[in-house]
Amino acid sequence: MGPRILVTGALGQIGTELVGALEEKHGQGSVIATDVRDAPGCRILDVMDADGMLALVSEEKVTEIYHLAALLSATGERNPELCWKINVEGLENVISAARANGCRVFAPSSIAVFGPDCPSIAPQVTPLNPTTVYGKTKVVCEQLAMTSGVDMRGLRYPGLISYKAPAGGGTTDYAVEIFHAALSEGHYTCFVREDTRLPMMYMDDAIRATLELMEISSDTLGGARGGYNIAGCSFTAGELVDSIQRHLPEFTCTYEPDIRQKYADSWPNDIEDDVARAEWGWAPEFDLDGMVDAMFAGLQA
Ligand code: NAD
Ligand code: AKB
Repeated sequence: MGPRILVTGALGQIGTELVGALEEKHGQGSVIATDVRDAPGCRILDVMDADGMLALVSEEKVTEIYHLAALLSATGERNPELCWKINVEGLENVISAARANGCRVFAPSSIAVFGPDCPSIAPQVTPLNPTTVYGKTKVVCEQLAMTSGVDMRGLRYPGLISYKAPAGGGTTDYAVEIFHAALSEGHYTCFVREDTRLPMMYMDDAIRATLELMEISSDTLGGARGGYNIAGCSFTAGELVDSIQRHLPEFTCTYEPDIRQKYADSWPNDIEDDVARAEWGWAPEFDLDGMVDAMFAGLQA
């Protein structure tokens, strides 16, 4: 028997692609996609509903939970109490259901765990003093991975770039929105400065990293299991514009930083992923131009 998989927050930017990748790997019918929103092929599950979660996991004999439901940084700063509830209490409900049913859990972390005291190229081990409530919830998530008694793993995803679903209320959303604006308007007004450099990753790399991490035997994972640094490509908003102009030479971008600049400035420019490379062989495939080419190919198809 293969795994029986529950995905929370399945209608979001990552879930839209991860559900299909899990079905491809483990077979049609192996994945129960859930979200608080309604959509065909997706069951309603609010991660705040502890009893509903426990009942679903038990009745469906779930063996693995990919817990994607969360509020991201920009939405989280607008609703800090709700962000804490959904991101921390929601995760606690997942852990309780997993513990009662012997499930393994994937719960993503983020580059948002880092704060202004982190070196500009973030090492795996460094003080975690985020300024956003979202970042604080991700630090708690990583700590719970070490203390919950459940086989729980996570990745510190960089800003993820994809074309199949919109980005969901984060600071790195400009790196997704810019493609849609470039193709529809020929112009984008970017909400961070041109020189803002952040760690980013094309979605294919992120999905592959997720599947690879969940394949590894628990014994070989060390103290970073709650949140491995994984690097994709790091670039400034201006460098992204230059790469897009290889496809659309007339494309223009202006810069009007808003509150999200502050969150971006609190995060590192790049991350060191030596521990993930050594422990489970992580290596990215997409650099900036490769990612931009893949985005144009996907959006124009
Ligand atoms: P998203 O915002 O696109 O999707 C989140 C989904 O969760 C949405 O479909 C939403 O409807 C659902 N949701 C919200 N509240 C819920 C609730 N109470 N119960 C059930 N579902 C609920 O987010 P995403 O980009 O797919 O991110 C998924 C995970 O990956 C999150 O934990 C996020 O912090 C993490 N992450 C994402 C990125 C990124 O760039 N996308 C980067 C780092 C970490
Ligand atoms: C956000 O910007 O909030 C997310 C993230 C990096 O966690 N994309």
